[in-house]
Amino acid sequence: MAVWWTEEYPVTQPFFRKGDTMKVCILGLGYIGLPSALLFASKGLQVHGVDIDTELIDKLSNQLLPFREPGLKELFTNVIETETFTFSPEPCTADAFIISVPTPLDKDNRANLNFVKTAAKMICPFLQKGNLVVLESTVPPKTVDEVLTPLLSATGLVIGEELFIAHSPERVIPGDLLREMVENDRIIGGINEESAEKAANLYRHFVKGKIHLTDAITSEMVKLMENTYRDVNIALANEFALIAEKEKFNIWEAISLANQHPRVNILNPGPGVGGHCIAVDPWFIIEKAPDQARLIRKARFINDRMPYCIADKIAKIVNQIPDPVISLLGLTYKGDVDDMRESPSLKVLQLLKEIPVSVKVFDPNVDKKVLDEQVDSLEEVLKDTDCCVILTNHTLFKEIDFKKYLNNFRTKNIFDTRNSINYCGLAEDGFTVYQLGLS
Ligand code: SAJ
Repeated sequence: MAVWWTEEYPVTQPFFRKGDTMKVCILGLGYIGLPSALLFASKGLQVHGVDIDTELIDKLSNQLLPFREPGLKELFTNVIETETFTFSPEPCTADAFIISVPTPLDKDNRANLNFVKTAAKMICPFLQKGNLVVLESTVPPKTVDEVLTPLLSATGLVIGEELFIAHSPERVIPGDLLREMVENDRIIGGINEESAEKAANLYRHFVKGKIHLTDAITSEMVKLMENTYRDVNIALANEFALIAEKEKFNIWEAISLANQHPRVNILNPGPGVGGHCIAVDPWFIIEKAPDQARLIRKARFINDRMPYCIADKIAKIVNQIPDPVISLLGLTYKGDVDDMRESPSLKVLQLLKEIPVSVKVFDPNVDKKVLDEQVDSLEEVLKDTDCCVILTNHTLFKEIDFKKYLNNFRTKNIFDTRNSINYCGLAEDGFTVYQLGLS
């Protein structure tokens, strides 16, 4: 039970040693750890980033960032100049430690907490009286109480009196990460009130949104519930789209009209749910409460089926064409990011290869050649195509003037799984346009 819940935590006392520069050690320099480290460092805190990936450390030493995100490069450059950010594979002593490491799914859809455990063991030799440890990773409920706290007890420090522990989930959207990190409300779940307050005072250095204090299990569950809410609602939109295909109405118009209702906000159907969060986090609830989490499990199943529905529809579109060539547009899990983790595009590609048909893929946001089927330009991907499939809603794809590429097409089929392109004039130019959610 959350006993010290406050609407907004008013930060009144300075953090730890007055006058000294506060030191923060952040474990995991990925999508969340690195931007957090840079934000703390930009506020004058002395930050040491730790990552076991030595290639990543080398990259940072050469002033290269491991991923793209608006504003990140500028922030990195500024922080490097101020010399408030160091990084290495080893932790160091600090006032506060933040664990921001991945929590992937195992093969049996259970949370793999090995990175969290390793990080906790790594910091133990450096922990001192008065330190704070915050877990930012998304974890199943009770991870702080049952996994992290017992590991940190090995220090011999009195938990909650000499060593303070909290969970504070990241809740930011890739593509607008830095703004959301600063402006979003922040949830902080402490193992006791003092731990939560200490963590609040730490994050207040850059968080402008409200800071809400609660206990650790509530904080862990809030994060999982948010992403599960989105997964279930995307599943509902996807289910509506499949019903629309069967019953023959336009799902996009129907959603838009339903959303005129003041209390309805149906999300968008699509080729499936990707990314490292929404497709993963609901499983952390299912793992703990398999008998209760029935709707959650069903939603996962519906969303995971979507790439199969898309591949099936593509196969039907090119059914009559000998040796068809399919052009897939978009490899990342959503528009305008460079992240391919759990991307439905990869599943669609794999399924098409099994048919088999000839497939080419283009994504302007993926610099490296990661797949044999990948080509470098729109021109190339559309060459001799029998069906162009829009899988990711990148801005560049929304703006394609297909008229310019008329001669590239062998058969003028376009399949838009995201309702994202400009349909104006396409029929007049001889294109047959298919959409998800339209028969
Ligand atoms: N998607 C749809 N239809 C929609 C919305 C999304 O098919 O209407 C698909 C996207 O194409 C993508 C996937 O869902 O494949 C997830 O995209 P997203 O933009 O919904 O979410 P993420 O994974 O980029 O970020 C989410 C966010 N959570 C919520 O919005 C509740 C973010 O705030 C979290 O911090 C992040 O997960 C995380 O790290 O947990």
